[in-house]
Amino acid sequence: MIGRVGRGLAIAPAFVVAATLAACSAAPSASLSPADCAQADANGVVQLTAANLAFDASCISVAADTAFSIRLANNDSEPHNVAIYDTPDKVNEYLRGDIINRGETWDSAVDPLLAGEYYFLCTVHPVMNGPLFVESPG
Ligand SMILES: [Cu+2]
Repeated sequence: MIGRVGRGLAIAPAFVVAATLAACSAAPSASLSPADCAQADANGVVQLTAANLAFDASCISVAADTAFSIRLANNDSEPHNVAIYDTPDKVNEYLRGDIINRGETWDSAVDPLLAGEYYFLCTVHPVMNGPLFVESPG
């Protein structure tokens, strides 16, 4: 009886190792690169469109210490806006746009931001969100 228990314990560590390896082999979630984000055009305007309860960009990338503006176009039956915070906890607010309806467009200037990663979302539908990368020139 004692011998069988001992053999069982010896097997356990091998099982733990196998489970750990399986976890590590899981596909990582897709990471966002600033190059894939909505960016300011030559006039410093970042274009965003809302449709089907989603923004057409999963992230925004702008230059640090540089004023820019966001132009939100609503092509959805739902009302939307865009707001910028430092984190999803919304401690510091940098922009809170007007809520607009289908067919409306809303522009707002954003003061220059220090380099770092911020957070944008629609305050009506917080599931519509993404990172705002503010990058110093390379
Ligand atoms: Cu919304």
